[in-house]
Amino acid sequence: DDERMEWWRDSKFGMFIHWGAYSIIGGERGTNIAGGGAEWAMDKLDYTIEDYEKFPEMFNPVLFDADAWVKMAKDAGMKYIVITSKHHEGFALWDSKVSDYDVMDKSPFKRDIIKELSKACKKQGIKFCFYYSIVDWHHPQAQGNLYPNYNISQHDDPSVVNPEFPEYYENYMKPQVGELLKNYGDVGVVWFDGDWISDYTTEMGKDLYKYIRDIQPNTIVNNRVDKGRTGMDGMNNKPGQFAGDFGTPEQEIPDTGIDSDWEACMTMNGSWGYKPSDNKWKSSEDLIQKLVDIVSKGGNFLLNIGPDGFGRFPSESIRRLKAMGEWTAKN
Ligand code: FUL
Repeated sequence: DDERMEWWRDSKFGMFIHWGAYSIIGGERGTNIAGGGAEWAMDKLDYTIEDYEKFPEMFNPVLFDADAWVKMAKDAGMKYIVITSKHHEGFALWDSKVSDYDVMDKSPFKRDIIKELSKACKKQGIKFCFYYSIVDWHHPQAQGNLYPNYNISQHDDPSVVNPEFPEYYENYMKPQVGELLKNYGDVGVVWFDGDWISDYTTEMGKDLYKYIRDIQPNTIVNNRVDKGRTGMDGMNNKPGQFAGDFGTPEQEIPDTGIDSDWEACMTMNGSWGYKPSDNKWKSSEDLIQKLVDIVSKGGNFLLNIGPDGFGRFPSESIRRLKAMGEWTAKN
């Protein structure tokens, strides 16, 4: 297994990309601004499923340029890219045959974003990886039994478990993850999220982990595939206890003395998804310092970009990537 983990451990620095239909609205609805991450806009701004569907219907990021994105990551010193193939909103950024709620069928864009990005990664020697949300606010079977009250399922309340969730798991989630593993070349990491919902079980997590490794034996899977993690980081798991391949501390850098693999993911401002109202940008110096701190403690740094609805990285992010690139080139 050390062999399988080697490239990832050596990488140290990767790019997280949160991009979806939410990137169009930037966390705003009239005068209301979503608290926290703008990728949660559907839930935070109380969109009904029907109302929210108009965003995928207008998703047309004509300025998206996969080669340019990958080059910006590479120039910053990053070795891998993890993109949200589907976030909690449920909208898929690839040509999914399992669903019409994807960029080919629902949007005017009709370009397979995952295909373009995975190809660009391969060309430039960057490992292609994808994030996939277990939570799905659009799929009727993927949420609490109070559908269409999708937001109920984010609470860890066993009384709202949807008896049909296993059908979503078998007939939608697994096949979607399968498509991403079978049709886009080598996948470095599958990065799950949304494991906290009470509908999702540890048996599903074990099954999913095996399913992935059966298709691509070398793929690395984060610990949110399972319910084994404690808190957001899940790095206190006992050896042998199933919880994926690495811990995922979020917006925090753990103390020293961790002997398992881990990757700290962080935003440059306070939001994962594009959020123009959030101008609390961390300075380049701060980000470089965080990289040093993380790497010195044996972790990887997954630093996030939230492109806008046109397909552009925010200028603030580009500036910080450049500064980090100048630094990593010298060190
Ligand atoms: C969290 C999600 O709810 C956030 O939106 C974001 O994707 C972060 C990396 O993981 O659990």
